[in-house]
Amino acid sequence: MTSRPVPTTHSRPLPAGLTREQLLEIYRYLRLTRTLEERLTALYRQSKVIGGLFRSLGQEGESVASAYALERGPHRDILSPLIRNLGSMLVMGAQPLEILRQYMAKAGSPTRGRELNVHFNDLERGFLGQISHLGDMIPVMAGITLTFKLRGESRVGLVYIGDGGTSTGTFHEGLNFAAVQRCPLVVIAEYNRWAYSTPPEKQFAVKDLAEKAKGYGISAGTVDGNDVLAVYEATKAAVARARGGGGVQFIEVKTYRRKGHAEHDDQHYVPQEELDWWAKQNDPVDRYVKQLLQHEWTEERDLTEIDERVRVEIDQATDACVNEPLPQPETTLPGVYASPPAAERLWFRSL
Ligand SMILES: Cc1ncc(C[n+]2csc(CCOP(=O)(O)OP(=O)(O)O)c2C)c(N)n1
Ligand SMILES: [Mg+2]
Repeated sequence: MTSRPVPTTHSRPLPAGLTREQLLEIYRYLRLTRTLEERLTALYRQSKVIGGLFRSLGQEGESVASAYALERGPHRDILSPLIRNLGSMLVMGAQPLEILRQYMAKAGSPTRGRELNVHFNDLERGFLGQISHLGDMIPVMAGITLTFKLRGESRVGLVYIGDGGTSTGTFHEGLNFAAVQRCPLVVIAEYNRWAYSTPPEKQFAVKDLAEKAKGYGISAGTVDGNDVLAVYEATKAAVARARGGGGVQFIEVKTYRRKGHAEHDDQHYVPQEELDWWAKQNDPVDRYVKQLLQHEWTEERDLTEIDERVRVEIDQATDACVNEPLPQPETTLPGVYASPPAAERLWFRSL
């Protein structure tokens, strides 16, 4: 990261076994996630985004910190993100340019315009492409991590599930199966208080999502999802236990969805005071910055340098792809069907 000498005389011991460079790298991912989503919002308002825009405002901390606890690289750990885990995908190596192209359905996007937003995968970099059906990535990751175990590979899987998603049948079936098989799987349950407009009190009768996992004999705990270092430490420990043969690990992160379900949703069902409180008192990026500065783990100018570099990176990525073409109709079917119909038989040829 920066080449400036490390201030060793005043600073307190570094936390969670992280180096100063790693602390700043985590900050960069937080800032990258937020800045990229802000840019996507601007593009959405210019009608350049195709489909919905799903923000993770207010919960970037848990995405970035949990993914950062994995071993990254070819044939290492695998992460299964959801729509609000852009931060996790960036940590695993997804590029802002790819995300922008996906959201604008460009011909040059990772899915060549066939799929949108963060729905794409790269097994080399260690992230899966999700499907929309809530809960279904739990049995998928149970299967993948069972494979790791049967092959004797020292690899771990990490899967996210929303508070609403824990009401689905597949969540329960998948979790139980993974627990019985003692799969090396870490589950991050995001208690962000909303599932579309449904609050937790209308979604489940338990207080903590961790209670659901304990019912399946799984080691489960709850952490403050907006405390970046707490999430990192909890996930790091859970990943080590899973890798060491300890079976499924379940971490509930208490956080808050500060935007509507997607950009079209005006959140009329959310009290304004509640949104204000989370924005002013419990923003994960602000809290992390405060910790870094208070403990003298870094200096303000290191952070502003990162902010500036991120801004330039997002500007350049936007300029590089905003005017790129959409896919040609003829390119839509190959890769979707094993044997796509011949081009001359496609219905849109006759339009
Ligand atoms: C099985 C299933 N039912 C319903 C939906 C429609 N749906 C998409 S997102 C969503 C809300 C998800 O809430 P939550 O799991 O809490 O995740 P969050 O949006 O808060 O990140 C719903 C109901 C779906 N995709 N899959
Ligand atoms: Mg939710």
